[in-house]
Amino acid sequence: MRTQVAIIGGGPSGLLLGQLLHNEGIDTVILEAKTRDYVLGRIRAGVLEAGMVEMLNRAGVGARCAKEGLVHDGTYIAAAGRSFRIDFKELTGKVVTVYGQTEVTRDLYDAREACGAATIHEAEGVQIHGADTDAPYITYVKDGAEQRLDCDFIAGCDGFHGVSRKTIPASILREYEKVYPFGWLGILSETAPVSDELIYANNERGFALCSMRNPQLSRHYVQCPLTDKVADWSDERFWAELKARIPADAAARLETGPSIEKSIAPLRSFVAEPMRWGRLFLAGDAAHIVPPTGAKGLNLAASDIHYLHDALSRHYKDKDGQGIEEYSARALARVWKAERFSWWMTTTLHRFPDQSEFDQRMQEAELDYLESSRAAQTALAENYVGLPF
Ligand code: FAS
Ligand code: PHB
Repeated sequence: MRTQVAIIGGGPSGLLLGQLLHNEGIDTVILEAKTRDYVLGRIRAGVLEAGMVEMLNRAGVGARCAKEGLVHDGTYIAAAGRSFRIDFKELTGKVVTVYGQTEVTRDLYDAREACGAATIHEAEGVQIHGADTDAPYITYVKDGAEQRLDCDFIAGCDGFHGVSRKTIPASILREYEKVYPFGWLGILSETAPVSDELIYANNERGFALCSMRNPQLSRHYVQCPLTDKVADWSDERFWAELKARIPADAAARLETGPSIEKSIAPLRSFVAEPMRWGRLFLAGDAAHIVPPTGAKGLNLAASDIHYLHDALSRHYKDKDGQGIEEYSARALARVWKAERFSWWMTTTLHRFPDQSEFDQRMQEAELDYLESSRAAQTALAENYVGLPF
């Protein structure tokens, strides 16, 4: 089999790239290790930057997000028993949209199936060959039979644990990582959100976040030790801990109910450079990971795909290789700024097990400055709504 662009990974990155390229008549094949239902069963991101919404519209899949997404003009920050609001719209003129990654992925899958572009699910043992030559190809196993896919380019959209990044020789690949000494325990519950906008809470018991998916579906998180297991957290324990960490008025009106999903995610900052090797490109979680505190993970995938789509489109339409040459540097420039913001939000809002009294005072001063300074609030707002692509 042959295609122009082979895409490894049928998550948001791979599907968005596939749709944008298909819409320009560029042929793609997506190789996905799991089933469609498995991919759609993962509960992940919830907040879309303006740039991501624009990408969905450009791909022709933004209609449901426009109809069902919740536009948020700002967010609440709670600390030391008080809370204050950061007004994104007033400070930056931009807003964010609350629309779950699951729905983004569903919309992209529906569009891909509607246009008949090839997606091969349960593709096992994917291996990349000749990425540093002009004739790259991929081998994989489908239904027990070895297959080969010849292509012009390979987009590694296969997430943190995928094969693409590991294909780049160790002599070329540079990795940067910071692992945080705690995780996030997240639950999904068919209960009304506690607030009209998100609440990020810094509390002496640990970080908490009150988010949502729609007016009847809430998504909440509490910081937990890395040693914790989901089985350690009954619903009752979770709700009691969340109430203890959020402002009293929010705790008083918090609607509790059975969790329909419960999981613990570790937090890390990670960047792999370069994001291109020969005819192999890395995009999304395959190249970088951010702690979810800044709501950047999914949104960074969107800017990578913006740059990669531009590069491949210019190659095929204008025989212009400049975008390909510049892809890694362009993508990394935005990646590192999102890494900084996500690290800053995580450092400012979480309680670190080994933090000193001085560290604690620095957090309090940071939050006090944020509450009292328009400049500090503008800095948070412009990063949260998304820096320009
Ligand atoms: P993905 O990991 O989504 O997709 C990669 C795809 O490649 C998967 O479908 C996988 O099955 C497939 N794959 C992997 N290896 C393969 C192989 N060898 N062959 C073929 N296919 C292969 N971001 C936020 O903004 N906010 C959040 O709250 C948030 N919460 C998260 C919670 C968790 C537990 C995780 C893991 C991530 C979270 N993220 C969050 C980040 C997340 O949303 C990612 O940024 C987003 O999924 C990135 O999309 P992709 O790059 O497509 O990677
Ligand atoms: C979510 O709704 O899942 C969510 C929102 C904001 C974050 C992280 C997760 O920073």
